[in-house]
Amino acid sequence: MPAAAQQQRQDRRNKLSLLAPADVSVIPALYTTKKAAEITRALLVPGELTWRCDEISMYGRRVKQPRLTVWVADPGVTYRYSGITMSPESWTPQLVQIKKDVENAAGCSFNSVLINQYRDGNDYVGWHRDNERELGPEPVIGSLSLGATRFFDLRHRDYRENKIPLQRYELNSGDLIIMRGTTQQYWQHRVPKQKRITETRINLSFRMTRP
Ligand SMILES: O=C(O)CCC(=O)C(=O)O
Repeated sequence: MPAAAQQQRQDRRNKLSLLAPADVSVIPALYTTKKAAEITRALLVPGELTWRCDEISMYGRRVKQPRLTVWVADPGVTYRYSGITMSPESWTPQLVQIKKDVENAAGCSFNSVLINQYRDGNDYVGWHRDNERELGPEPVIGSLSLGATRFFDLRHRDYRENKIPLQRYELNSGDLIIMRGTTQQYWQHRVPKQKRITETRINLSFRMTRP
């Protein structure tokens, strides 16, 4: 095959993979509203988890993250992002049970969970991909929502050029969202600010992180 035709074929392949759909499934009500409220309350009992509010670099300045976080993982499994290294907290019996439930729903195992607390609608997480090298090229992320109902948005890395619309999910307490395949290569996600929301939301995003 002539070089030009080969190049054309390769370009088409690249284009197709760039337009890969997000591999996202939502499992509504992994936990009932009542059960999810019980878990939320238990996770927020003072001393149950060691919440941190780290500083990150934003537009060249050090600022406090607009949410609280905890990293719980098997021994030696650290998490590095935005210039932060988080050493693991130990699994509590409650988190072990939630991990089992999420593993059953996702059909795979996890060794770590990043827990985010959005104190109210002013807390958020901006556009990003969970594409740290430790997660591997096609990570499965099992993400459980508890507490306040919030939006969860996805956008393709090249959404402008390809006119790909934003995908918006409204996640209720007890819902599980699972991202797989090449989603973290081509799609960014965020939880935007929703200033009218006064209730707290907790998100547990389970992953398999290579130590
Ligand atoms: O709170 C969420 O639903 C998403 C959290 C998230 O994007 C992350 O931990 O990487």
